[in-house]
Amino acid sequence: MRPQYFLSALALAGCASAETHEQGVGVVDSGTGGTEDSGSGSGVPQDAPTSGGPDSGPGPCTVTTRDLLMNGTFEGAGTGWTAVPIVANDPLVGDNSGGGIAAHSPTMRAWLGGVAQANATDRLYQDVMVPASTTMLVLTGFYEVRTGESGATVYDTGKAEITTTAGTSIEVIKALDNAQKTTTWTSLDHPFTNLAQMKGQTVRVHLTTTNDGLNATSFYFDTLHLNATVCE
Ligand SMILES: [Ca+2]
Ligand SMILES: [Ca+2]
Repeated sequence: MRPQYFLSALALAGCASAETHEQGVGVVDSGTGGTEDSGSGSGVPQDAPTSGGPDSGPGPCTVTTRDLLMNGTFEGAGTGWTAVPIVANDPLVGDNSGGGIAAHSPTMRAWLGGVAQANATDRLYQDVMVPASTTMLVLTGFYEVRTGESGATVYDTGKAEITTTAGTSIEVIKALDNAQKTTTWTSLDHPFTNLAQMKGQTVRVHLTTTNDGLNATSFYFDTLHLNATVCE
C-alpha cells in the first residue's frame, strides 16, 4: 500500500511538476523571445526592420531615387549646360520661335546640328557627380531627328553618351544619324551597364552631332532625366 501510495503521490507530483514544467517552458520561451526582442530592439529599434535589408544589401540604408541632371527639361534655357556650337553664340537651347520643331516639354529644347557645313559639330554637355552609393542609373528622355537627307546612307550623326570629363567615352546612350529620322518625339530609356566606372566619379552627359556640307540634319533632345537609385 505504501509503495502504491508513494507511486501515486509521485505520479501526482510528476503530473504537477510536468504542468509546472510546461508552464516553465512557456515562461522560458516567452522570456527568451522577450530577451531577444528587447535585445535587438534595444540595440537600434528602427534598424531591426531595416536590417531586414538583407534584401537591400549589406548594412541598413535608405533607398531613394534622385535626378542628377540640372535643367534636363531645358526650361531654364541653357542653365546647367555648356554649349560648344559650330555657329558662334548659338546657345543650342531655346524654343521654336527661331525655327525647328516645338519642344517635348514646352517651351524649350536642345537643338543640335541643322547646319549644312563640312565637319559642323555641336556639343552640349553637363558634368554630374554620380554618388558612390548608386545601385542603379537610368537616363530617360526624348529625341527627334529631322533631316534634309534621304536614303539609308549615313552623312550626319548624333550621339548621346556618358564620357569622362576629358571626353573619353564610358557608355553610349543612343547613336543617331540621318538614316534614322523620326517624325515625332521618341523616347529614350537607357539603364547604364558600366555603372562601376561612374560610381563616385564626376562624369559628363554629352550630346554631340556632326553634319556634312549638304542637306542638314537636326538632332533635338528634351525632358532628360538621369535618375540615380542610391542606398545610403
Ligand atoms: Ca523642354
Ligand atoms: Ca547632311
